[in-house]
Amino acid sequence: MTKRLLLPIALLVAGNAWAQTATFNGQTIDDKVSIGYGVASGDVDGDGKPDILLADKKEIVWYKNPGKKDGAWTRYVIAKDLTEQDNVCIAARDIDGDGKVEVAVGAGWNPSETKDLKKSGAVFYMVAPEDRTTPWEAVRLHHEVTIHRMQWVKTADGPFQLAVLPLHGEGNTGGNGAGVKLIIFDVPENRKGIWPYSLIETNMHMTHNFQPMEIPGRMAGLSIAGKEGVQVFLNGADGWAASGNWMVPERGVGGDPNRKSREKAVVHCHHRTYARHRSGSVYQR
Ligand SMILES: [Ca+2]
Ligand SMILES: [Ca+2]
Repeated sequence: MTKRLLLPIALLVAGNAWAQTATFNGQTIDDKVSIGYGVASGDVDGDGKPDILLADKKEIVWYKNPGKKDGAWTRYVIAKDLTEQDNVCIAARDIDGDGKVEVAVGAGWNPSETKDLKKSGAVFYMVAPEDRTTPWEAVRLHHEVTIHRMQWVKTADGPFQLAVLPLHGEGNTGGNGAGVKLIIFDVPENRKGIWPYSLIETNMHMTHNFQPMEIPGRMAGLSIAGKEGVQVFLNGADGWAASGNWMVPERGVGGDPNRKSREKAVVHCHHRTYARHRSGSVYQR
């Protein structure tokens, strides 16, 4: 083997070694979290440093970035006891460019109740007070049953929308029945007023999660993961709709973490079980 060949191989081996070296150090910032269903990050107080926001069981809180190593992350309560049931999700993003995030939350977590809107699901926009370390005002928005995930999405032509995804369609049993309806809210000028919304038929079930896909000036999309796989939804001339383009076809994605082993997330669907290892490999059992 010539020297010319040896050098690239040496670099390749070294590159692999670097790629596997973790560079993060864990730090506990709160050891009294009840459940912590939803977490987000963003600059809450506008000091230029990203903070952490948490939708815990009964409280919505944020932790102020101390800006120095080993400094304490001070915890502030945004809201408590929004609904009888648990909080479940939170979205935080600066949608008006003032350097501070806007916050929406989902509550009323009751996944087994798919019929009664009063007992399942809730969506709130949180109005920030002048001093963001004091409690915020909750504005209740439209909801469907089993509200589960939410994200702020930047549309191709500029304005932000709030996308909210339930886990089940209305009246579903065992992940069967009507498709899950994605809720898309427009942000009104008066955020304490009426939030217009549209319901987008996904024809999907057990929609465990979704992720915005944005190309500024070109496209706003979402990938939605559920029992049927992962499908791309696009915001076209007629609004949001399923694209029919599946990133993962015919294979359930999402599901409950395997609590005995955090190496794996396991989903049960179509009478088969899949396990996803951290390496990204998918195994069928
Ligand atoms: Ca901050
Ligand atoms: Ca803002």
